[in-house]
Amino acid sequence: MDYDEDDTPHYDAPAGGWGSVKGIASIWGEDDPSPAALETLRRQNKPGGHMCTSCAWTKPAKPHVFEFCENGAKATLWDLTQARCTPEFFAEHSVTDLMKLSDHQLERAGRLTHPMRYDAATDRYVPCAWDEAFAGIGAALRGLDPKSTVFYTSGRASLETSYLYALFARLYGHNNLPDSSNMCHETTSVGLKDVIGSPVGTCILSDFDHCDMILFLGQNTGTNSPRFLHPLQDAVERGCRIFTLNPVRERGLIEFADPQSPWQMTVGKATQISERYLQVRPGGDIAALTGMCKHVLEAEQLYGGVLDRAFIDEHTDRFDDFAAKMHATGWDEIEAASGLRQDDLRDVAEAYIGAKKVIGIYGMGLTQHVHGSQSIAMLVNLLLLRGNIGREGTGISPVRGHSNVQGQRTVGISEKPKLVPLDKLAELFGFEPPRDTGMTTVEAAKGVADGTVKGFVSLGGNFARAIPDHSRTDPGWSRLDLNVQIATKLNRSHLLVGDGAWLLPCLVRSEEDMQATGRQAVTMEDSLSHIHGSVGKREPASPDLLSEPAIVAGIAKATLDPNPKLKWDDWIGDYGLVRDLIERTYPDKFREFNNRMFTPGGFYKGNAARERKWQTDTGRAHFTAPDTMTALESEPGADAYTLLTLRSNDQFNTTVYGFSDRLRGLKGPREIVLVSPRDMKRAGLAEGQKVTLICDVDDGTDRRVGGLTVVPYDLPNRCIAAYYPEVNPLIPLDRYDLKSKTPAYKGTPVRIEP
Ligand SMILES: Nc1nc2c(c(=O)[nH]1)N[C@H]1C(S)=C(S)[C@@H](COP(=O)(O)OP(=O)(O)OC[C@H]3O[C@@H](n4cnc5c(=O)[nH]c(N)nc54)[C@H](O)[C@@H]3O)O[C@H]1N2
Ligand SMILES: Nc1nc2c(c(=O)[nH]1)N[C@H]1C(S)=C(S)[C@@H](COP(=O)(O)OP(=O)(O)OC[C@H]3O[C@@H](n4cnc5c(=O)[nH]c(N)nc54)[C@H](O)[C@@H]3O)O[C@H]1N2
Ligand SMILES: [Mo]
Repeated sequence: MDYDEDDTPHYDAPAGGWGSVKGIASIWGEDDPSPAALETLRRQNKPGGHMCTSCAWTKPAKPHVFEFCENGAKATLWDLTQARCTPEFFAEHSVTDLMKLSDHQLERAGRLTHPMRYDAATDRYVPCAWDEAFAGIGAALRGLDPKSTVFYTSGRASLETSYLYALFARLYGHNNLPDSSNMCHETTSVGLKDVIGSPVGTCILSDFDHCDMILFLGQNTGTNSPRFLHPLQDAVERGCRIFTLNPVRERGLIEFADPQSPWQMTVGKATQISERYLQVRPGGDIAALTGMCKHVLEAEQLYGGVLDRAFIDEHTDRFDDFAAKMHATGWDEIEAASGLRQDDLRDVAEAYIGAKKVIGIYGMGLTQHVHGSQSIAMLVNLLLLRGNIGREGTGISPVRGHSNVQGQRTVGISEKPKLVPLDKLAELFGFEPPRDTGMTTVEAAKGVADGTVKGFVSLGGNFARAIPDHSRTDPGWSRLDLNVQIATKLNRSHLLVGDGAWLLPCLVRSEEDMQATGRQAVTMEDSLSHIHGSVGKREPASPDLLSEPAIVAGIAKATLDPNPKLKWDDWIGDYGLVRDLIERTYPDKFREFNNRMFTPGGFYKGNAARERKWQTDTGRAHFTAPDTMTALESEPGADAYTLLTLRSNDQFNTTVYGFSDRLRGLKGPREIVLVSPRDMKRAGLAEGQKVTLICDVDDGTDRRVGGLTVVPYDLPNRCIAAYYPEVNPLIPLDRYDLKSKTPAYKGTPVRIEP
C-alpha cells in the first residue's frame, strides 16, 4: 500500500494479553454484576456448569481453569447485571420515548422481569399474568392463517427448546422457521451440502493437533471466537503454517498472547499467528482461490505427483470442467478481482503443495456475499485437489456464530421440510405435518414489509435490527396482528410494535431452571458438532421469569387442539423426556442422549463427509467450475465503494456492550466509516469529516445513513467499512447469496457524500 501507515489507527499489542483482561474488568466495573458473578464465570464451559452464550466454538474435554475469553465473560456478565427493566420502567417511558435510546442504552436498562403486553392507547407496555399472555397469544394465533405467521429463532435457544418450538410450528401448520442461521451460515448449510454432502464442517478439535497448514478466509477469530486462538497458537508453536485472506488486518490473526499463560503475560512474548496476511478485496476470494488452484494444476503438469489422483478418481466428480475453467482464467482477471498479486497467490499455493494436512476455515467474509456459495465451493476445490477432506488433520471448518445455531438446524428448526424427518414426526405425534417450503429470513422480512406476514413470534434475537433494509421493513412491524418477543433484555425489535405485541422475559443459561422434577439441564451443539449439557445454578433475575421451553409449551398449549400425544406438562416437568423425543426422532445422531450429554468435551454427532461418504446427488464430492471471479453482484461503479459491515470487539451482534474496538485500535462512537488514506485522497475526504453513505443500487428505494465520521484505516482499494447494525439500512434486501438467500451484508456498493 502506498500510503503512510502512521495515518491509520492501529493497535500494536497482541490479541488476548492484558488488553483482554482489562476488557473484562471494564464491563465488570460498568455493569456492576450481581454478587458471586465470578463464581458463575468459573463454571462456564465446564462439565456440570453452564455453556457460554457467546460464540459456538467447541468446549474442550480438559478445560482451562477459566475456560472463557474476554467476550464470553462479557456475555455472561451482561446477563448477570443488577439492573432491572421492570413494569415501573415501562410505566415511566412510552415506547415512542424508548425509540430515542440507542441499542446500548436499551439493553443497559437491564434484565426484563415481567411479562408485558403493549397497550396502544397509552403507547406503553403494561404488565400481565403469564396465563393472560398465553391465552391472548393462543387466541390470536388461532385466528390467523398459520401460513401467514413466522416463528423466528435466534441461535441461542437450547436443543430442547428448539425441538419443541419446531414441533409446535408444524403442529400449528407451517414451516416458516427461519433462524439467525439464515443471515449467517445458511450459505454453508446449502452450499457446502451441495458439494460435499455435509451442511456443517468436517473438522473436530484434534484435527488442529495434526494439520500442518491452515487457510483462514473471512473469519475474525480474535473478536468472534477467541477461545479458538488457543488451539491456533498451539498449532503455530508446533510448526503449522497459517495463511489468511481478509480485507481487514485483524489483530487476532496476526498475533496472540494467552491471557491464561503467566509466561506470555509477564514476558510479553506473543505468538505470531499468520505467516502471510493477504488483504483480498471484498468478494475476491473466488479469484484468489482460482489463482491458487491454477498454480497447483500447473505444478501437476510440470512435475507431477502434486494432486491426490487416487482420491480424485475414487471420491470426486466434475474435475475436468473445473480444471478447464482454472486453466482458461487468466492472471489479469484473477489479480483484478482479488486485488492480490500473482506471486503472492503462487507462494500460498506452493505452501499448500508442501503441506500434507490442510484445514480451510471460513466465516461471514465468505458466506455473506451474492456468490458466497461459489467462494465456499472454491475453497472445497482447493482442498479436494490434495485429498484434504476426510483425513485426520484435514477438512473444512466453517466457524459458526451463536452458541447453538448449528444445533437448532439439527433438531428441526428449518424452513426446508426436506431437511426434517417429517414422517417420523407424523408417526410420533399423530398429525400430518405441512410439506411446503417455509420462509427464509429474507422472505419473512419482505412479508413483514408488504403485509403478507400477519403474525411474528421471536424466540430471542433482534430480528428487526439484524435484517437489512430498515427503511423498507421498519414500517411493516406496527401493522402486524401479533408480535411475540421472548427475550432477556430490551431491544429495538420490541419497540417497533403495534396492537397485539407481547414481551415475554425468560431465564438465561447460567440461571437455575427449576421444574416439577427439580433442576433442569439443557443441551447445545458447538461448531465442531459436539453436543454438551449445560446447567444453570444462579438465582433467576426475577421470580416472574419462565424458562424458554416453558414459554414455548405455554403458547403451544393455548394454541393447539388437545392431543393425548402432546404431553407439554410432562415435557416441561422433565426436559429429559424432550431429549428422549429428540433421540427417537434422530436415533443416529442422538443415541443414548440422556446418558451421554455430560461427556467431557461433548459427544460427537458424527459427519459422513469426514468418513468420505458423500451424501450428494451423485454420491461423490463435486469439483465446481465457478461462473464468476467475484462474489459481489458487481464491482462498484466509478465513484462508488464496496461497503463491508463489521462487528467490533465490544458487541455481540446487535448487543453493544461498549465502545472500544480494542483489537482494531478504535474507541468511541460507533457512527464511523473506515476509509483508506488512498481512497480518502481520491474522494477528497478529511479525517474526522462527517459524511453520508448512500446505497448505489437503483431500484427505487432511497437508502442512506448520515452522520458518519471518516476514520483513516488500512483497507484495500475501493473498500470501506462500518459497523453492523448501524449501517444495515444501506443493504438492499434483494441482495443475497443466490443459493441460500443469506443477505449479502459484506458487499454493498455505496457512494460517499460529504
Ligand atoms: N464477540 C462476538 N462474538 C461473536 C459475535 C459478535 O458479534 N461478537 N457474533 C457471533 C455470530 S452470530 C457470528 S455469525 C460470528 C461471526 O464471526 P465472523 O465470521 O468472524 O464474522 P464477521 O465479524 O462479520 O467478520 C468476518 C471477517 O470477514 C472479513 N471479510 C469481509 N468481507 C470479506 C471478503 O469478501 N473476503 C474475506 N476473505 N474476508 C472478508 C472481515 O474483515 C472480518 O474480519 O461470530 C459470533 N461470535
Ligand atoms: N450488516 C450486518 N448485519 C448482520 C450481520 C452482519 O455481519 N452484518 N450478521 C448477521 C448474523 S451472522 C446474525 S446471527 C444476525 C443476528 O441476529 P439475532 O440473533 O436476531 O440478534 P442478536 O443481536 O444476537 O439478538 C440479541 C437479543 O437477543 C435477546 N437474547 C439474548 N439472550 C437471550 C436468551 O438466552 N434467550 C432469549 N429468548 N433471548 C435472548 C436479547 O433480548 C438481545 O437483545 O444478524 C445478522 N445481521
Ligand atoms: Mo451469526
